[in-house]
Amino acid sequence: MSTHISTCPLCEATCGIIVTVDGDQVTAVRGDADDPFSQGYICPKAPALVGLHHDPDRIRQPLVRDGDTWTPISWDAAFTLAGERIAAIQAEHGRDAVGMYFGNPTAHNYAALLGLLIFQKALGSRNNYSSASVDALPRTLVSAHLYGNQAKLWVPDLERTRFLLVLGANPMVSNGSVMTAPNMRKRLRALRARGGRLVVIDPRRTETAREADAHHFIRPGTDALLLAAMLQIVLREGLATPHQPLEGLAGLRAALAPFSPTRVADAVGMSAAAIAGLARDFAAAESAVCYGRLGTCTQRFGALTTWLIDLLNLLTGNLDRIGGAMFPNPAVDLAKLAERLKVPGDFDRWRSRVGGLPEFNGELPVAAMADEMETPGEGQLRAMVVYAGNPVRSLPDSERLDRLFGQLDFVVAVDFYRNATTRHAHLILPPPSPLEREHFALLFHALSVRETLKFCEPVLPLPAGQLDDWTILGRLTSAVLRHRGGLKGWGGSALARMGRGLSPRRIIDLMMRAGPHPYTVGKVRKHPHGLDLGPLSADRLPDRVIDLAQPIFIHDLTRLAARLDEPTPALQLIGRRTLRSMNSWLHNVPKLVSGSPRCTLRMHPNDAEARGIAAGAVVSVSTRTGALKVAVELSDEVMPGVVSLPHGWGHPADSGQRVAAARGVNINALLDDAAVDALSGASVLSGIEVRVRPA
Ligand SMILES: Nc1nc2c(c(=O)[nH]1)N[C@H]1C(S)=C(S)[C@@H](COP(=O)(O)OP(=O)(O)OC[C@H]3O[C@@H](n4cnc5c(=O)[nH]c(N)nc54)[C@H](O)[C@@H]3O)O[C@H]1N2
Ligand SMILES: Nc1nc2c(c(=O)[nH]1)N[C@H]1C(S)=C(S)[C@@H](COP(=O)(O)OP(=O)(O)OC[C@H]3O[C@@H](n4cnc5c(=O)[nH]c(N)nc54)[C@H](O)[C@@H]3O)O[C@H]1N2
Ligand code: SF4
Ligand SMILES: [Mo]
Repeated sequence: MSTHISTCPLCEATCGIIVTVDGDQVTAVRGDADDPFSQGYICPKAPALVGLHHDPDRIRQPLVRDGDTWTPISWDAAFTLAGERIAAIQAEHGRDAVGMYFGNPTAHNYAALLGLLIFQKALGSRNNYSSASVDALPRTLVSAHLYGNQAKLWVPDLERTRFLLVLGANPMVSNGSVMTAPNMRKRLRALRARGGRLVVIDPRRTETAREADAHHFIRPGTDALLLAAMLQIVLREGLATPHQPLEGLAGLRAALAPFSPTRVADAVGMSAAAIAGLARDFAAAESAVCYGRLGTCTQRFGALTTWLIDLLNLLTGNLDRIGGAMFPNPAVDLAKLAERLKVPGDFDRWRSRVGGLPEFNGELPVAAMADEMETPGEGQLRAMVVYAGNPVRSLPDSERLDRLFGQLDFVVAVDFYRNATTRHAHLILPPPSPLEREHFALLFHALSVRETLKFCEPVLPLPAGQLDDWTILGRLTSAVLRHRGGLKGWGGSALARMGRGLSPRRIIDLMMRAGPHPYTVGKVRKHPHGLDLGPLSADRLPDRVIDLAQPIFIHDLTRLAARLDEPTPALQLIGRRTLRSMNSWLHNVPKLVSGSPRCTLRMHPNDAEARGIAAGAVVSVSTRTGALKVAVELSDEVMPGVVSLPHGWGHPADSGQRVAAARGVNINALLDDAAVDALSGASVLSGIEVRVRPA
C-alpha cells in the first residue's frame, strides 16, 4: 500500500488530494490536509477518480471503427491512418477542410495544452474551435480590449473584499470559474464573518444565493441593462473614483443615457429603487468586486455584459486594488507568453465562410461549425480532430451536429470514452487516466485568489502500451506533416525539438525561470503539497490609458437599447450545474449518478399551475430547434417565467458508457446554434424562449 500526493484535475479549484494505491488497485482518494491552499477540502467528484480509473468502459487502446464495429489497432497503425487521411483530405480540399475542436478538460491538462498549440499550428486550418465560445470567450475578449492582453484576467480578491456581487455564477456548485479558490463555502462564510456582504443576481435562488446577504431574481439575458443602469447612477451621482488613467468618459456617459433604472426595471425584473440602491451600496463599500461568469458570458449580450462588469469595478476604484478585482502574478507568466506567441487576443481579422462570425485568436466560434460542415464550397469542413471534447452533447443544436459529425469523411478523437461525439470517430486514441499523468495547473495558478505553486508527479506509471498526451499529440503532428510531404517549416522544427527531449515539464521550467518568482520545477517539487506565496498584489496593470468608449462596445449599447422595447417571452430556459456532474462526462461512474435523477426541469409552481402541470409529471419541452420529454420538479427557487434544466445528459445508448447510457435528456437539443452574442460570436445558452406543456 502506498500513498501519493496529487491534484484533482476535474475543476478549476485544483484541490490537493492523497491517493491510496494497493498493488494495481487505486483504493481511495481523500483531501490533502497539508495542501496550503485547499487544506483538505475536496468535493464528491475527487473520490470518483477511483471509479474513473478502474472504469471497465474506459478506452485503453486505440480503436478503429468499421460501421458499428470497433477494433483495436496498434499506435503505429493508428498514427499512420490519421496522418494519411488528414493529409489526403487537405491535399484534395485545402487546409481548412480539416478542423479541430478541443474541449474543457484540455484546460486541466497542461501537457495537452502545450501539445495542442503545436498540433494546431501544424494543421494550419482556419477551422479551429474550442469550448471557449460556449464559455469564457467574452471574458478574454474584454481583457484583450481593455488591458491589451487576453491573458490579463482578474479574479475577485475573495479573502479581503468587503462586497462581492455575483452575477451569473454559482461557485458553491461549480467551485469557481476564472477564480481558483478551493472550498468556496468556507471562503464565502469567512467573507460574511468579517463583515463583508455577498449579493447574488440570478434567475434561480442558487446554492450560492442561499449563502448570501441578498439575492435578486433577474430576467435571463438582461444583466447588461442592469449594469448599464448601475453605471449610470455611479456616474450621475459622482460616485466614480477610478485609479487608472482613462479616456472616453464623455462618450461612455452619453452612450449610457438610455439606461436609467426606471427605464430598465421592467425588462430586468428588479425595481428601479433596488437597482439604484445596489449601485450606491457597491460604490460606497470600502472595497468591492462585481464578478460574473458563465451566466453573464453565454447570453445575448455576453461581451457587453462582461465589459460593463469591468467598467463597474474600474469606475468604483476597485480594479487592480486590494479587496477588488485583482490580477494574479503567477510563476509562469501567461500574459507574457501570449505576447511572445503573438496571441495577445487579435479579434475579427477574418470571419467564418458561411455565417460571417468573427475569429478570435485564430479560432472561430463553435456556432459556425455546423454551417461550415453543411455548406458545400471551397473550405467546407470535411474532417475533424476532436481532443477532450464532446461537441455533439455540449454545443447548441446538438441534433444537427450529431447528423453532421456522422457524415464527415474522417474523425479522429483523443478521448478515453466513447461518447455522443467520439462514437462518430473513425479512430479513437485514448489518453492516459488522470492518475497516470503529471499535474501542473498552468492556467489556474494564473487565476488563483492567492499566489500558489505546485507540481505533481504521476500517481501511477503509464501502463505498458499507453502513450502520454504529449507523445500522442507529437506523433499525430508528425504523422500529418510526414504525409503532407516532410517535416519542413515551423511544425518540423517544433517536432525536432520535441524529439530532442523538449518535454512539457522542460517548457514550464524555462517559463518559470523567465518568470517573476525565483522558482524552477525542481524547486517546486521539493514542496509536494504545494506552495503558498501569499495574497495577491495590487498595481499589476501596465501603465496604459484605458479607453472607456471603444467603438465595438459603444455600438453594442445601441443594440442593447433596442432590447428595451422587446417583449419578454412567457417562459425562458436556463441551465443548472450540479455538484456530482462535470459537463457531459463522469456520468459513467456509478457513485456519481446514484440517487434520484438530477436531470429534471425545475419550474415555478405558478407557471406549472397555469399550464395544468402537476409535480413530478413528465412534460414536453420545445423550442424553435427541438423538443424533448422530461420530468418536472416544482420549486419557487426559479423565477416565475423561467425553467431550468441541467446540461451534459442524454448519452446515446451506443456510446459504450453502460452506466451513463440513457440517463437524462440533452438540453442542447433545445438550444439554437444560430443564437449568438452578435458582438463576440459566443453561443447563447441562457434565456431561450421555450414552451412547456403536459406530455
Ligand atoms: N446547454 C449548455 N451547454 C453547455 C454548458 C452549459 O452550461 N449549458 N456549458 C458549456 C461549457 S462551460 C463547457 S466548458 C462545455 C464542455 O464541453 P466539452 O469541453 O466539449 O465536453 P465535455 O463534456 O467536458 O467532455 C469532455 C470529454 O473529454 C474527455 N476527457 C477528459 N479528460 C481528458 C483528458 O485528459 N484528455 C483527453 N484527451 N480527453 C479527456 C472526456 O472523456 C469527455 O468525453 O460545455 C458547454 N455546454
Ligand atoms: N460540479 C460541476 N462543476 C463545474 C462544472 C460542472 O459541470 N459541474 N463545469 C465547470 C465549467 S466547464 C465551468 S465553465 C464552470 C462554470 O461555473 P459558473 O460560472 O459558476 O457556472 P454555473 O454554475 O453554470 O452558473 C451560472 C449561473 O448563471 C445563472 N444564469 C443563467 N442565466 C443568467 C442570466 O441571464 N443572468 C444571470 N445573472 N444569471 C444567469 C444560472 O442560474 C447559474 O446559477 O463550472 C465548472 N465547474
Ligand atoms: S472542487 Fe471537487 S472537482 Fe474541483 S478540484 Fe476540488 S475535488 Fe476536484
Ligand atoms: Mo466551461
